[in-house]
Amino acid sequence: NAGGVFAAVDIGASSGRVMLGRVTGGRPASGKSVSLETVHRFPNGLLELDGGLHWDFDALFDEVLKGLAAAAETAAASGERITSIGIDTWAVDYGLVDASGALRTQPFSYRDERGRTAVADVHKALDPARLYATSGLQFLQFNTLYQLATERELRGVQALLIPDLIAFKLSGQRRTEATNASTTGLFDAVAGEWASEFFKALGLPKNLFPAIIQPGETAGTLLPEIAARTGLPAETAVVAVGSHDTASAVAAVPARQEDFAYISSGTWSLVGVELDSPVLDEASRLANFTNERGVDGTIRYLRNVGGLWLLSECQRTWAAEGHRQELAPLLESAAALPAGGPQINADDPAFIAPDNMPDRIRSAVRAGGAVLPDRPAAVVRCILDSLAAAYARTLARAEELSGKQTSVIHIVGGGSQNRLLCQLTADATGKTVVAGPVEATALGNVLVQARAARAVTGGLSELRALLRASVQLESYEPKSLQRLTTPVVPQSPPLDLEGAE
Ligand code: ADP
Ligand code: LRH
Repeated sequence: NAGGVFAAVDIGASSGRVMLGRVTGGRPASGKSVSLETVHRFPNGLLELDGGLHWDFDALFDEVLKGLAAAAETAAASGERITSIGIDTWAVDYGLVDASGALRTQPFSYRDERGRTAVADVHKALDPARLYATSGLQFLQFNTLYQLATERELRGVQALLIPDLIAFKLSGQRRTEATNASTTGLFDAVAGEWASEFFKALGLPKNLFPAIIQPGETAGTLLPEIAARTGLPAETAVVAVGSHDTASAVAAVPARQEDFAYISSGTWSLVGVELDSPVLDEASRLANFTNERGVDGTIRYLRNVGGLWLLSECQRTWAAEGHRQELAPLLESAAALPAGGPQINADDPAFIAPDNMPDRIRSAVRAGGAVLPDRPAAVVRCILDSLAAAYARTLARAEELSGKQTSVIHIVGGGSQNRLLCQLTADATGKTVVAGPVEATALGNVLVQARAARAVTGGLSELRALLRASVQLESYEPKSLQRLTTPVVPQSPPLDLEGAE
């Protein structure tokens, strides 16, 4: 049982991919390696429907099927057999399916405003302190429970989180994967089960979500029509992985020692540490840190920081205005600007919604009493300086609140390719930054499948050792001179807790 081939479906807010993950090598985990081959890539983005922001799930599912067909073809061409499929996507959002399995509407996006409108009502029924003491979830206006509170009718339907919805359409089996369940606000962080008292208090049907499944457990096998459409054998398993993309990404942080911090850098930056047990005290709640569930029952103690959404939204605006907006020249001109320019609070919920991002950034700078030159390079530099500053204060706070000291920061995900941001992060934190892998999420997805198939063994530290043997990483050391000349960033307030009190 030396290795295996696995298909990873990994969909982020900006793009999706289907990858073949191969585990090869000798018996001891240390002698093995893992590699990825992209067989299909597709864009993802918001869909405006009747004035609401949605995801085009039908289109995404079509892309998943295309990707699985490409995976089947690629594997067959080299005489390989795909053991299983694992699925991960962004968290929080869900589709409502009826008894026949039909979707009621295309799923809403967390960037829609509807969640925010329900916060006050939810908090009337469940005090934020009580919510936090059980769920350990940071307050975000789009957490699943606020979105659910806006639904007009929940009888006769089940809520399936996006990766679970894909697994259901592939296998016909309904489950809720545990790491993603922990982002709903309806999950008990200590018990690792649904918080049934919350369903009661909010008047939600108690079986609204299917039963919990753990990463590594098998949900089912392919439906005959899916097998026929993709060319995969019907016995191909659909295996639960860390279906919350951030859970898979953190599982694949190639850390050597325990004392690491991570930044999962994509549309969002998820900034924090890995713990054995949740921190549920009042200080942690007020600092708005989350205790999301990781692979193997670990806790992802982190905060959402604005992320590269700020940058990609600016690029979208500039493209619509006919300006040059490719990433490489933008980053190059931003790197040429001096340190110490204006900053914004990258955590501000005012940046969650789409459109007019450069203008919103400029007015935030103005509100802080500074002026941002009307040039894309200056806007890009402002975003990256602000993100680095947010990372530094978030990590300092994570260490303080959890008691876990860290000596190195691992940046994984698409943003790990942003050399300027990696260097600015090293400078702002005074810590070594290790960047990569870019596809950590897909790697975490594959390794959990590989372990379920017994192609690899061990806990997260063994999986991480295998990763280190397989991927190229890049290190950034803090430039102390730059650090000394960078102005002290004012401590920004925690993520807007408006309505949370
Ligand atoms: P998500 O999973 O949220 O869709 P990704 O992990 O795919 O996000 O990261 C996407 C981000 O990575 C982009 O918004 C972009 O800023 C950054 N990125 C992608 N490619 C590069 C690159 N070659 N250089 C620098 N940054 C990059
Ligand atoms: C990142 C992510 C993040 C969630 C957000 C909704 O893709 O899953 O962890 O908070 O999307």
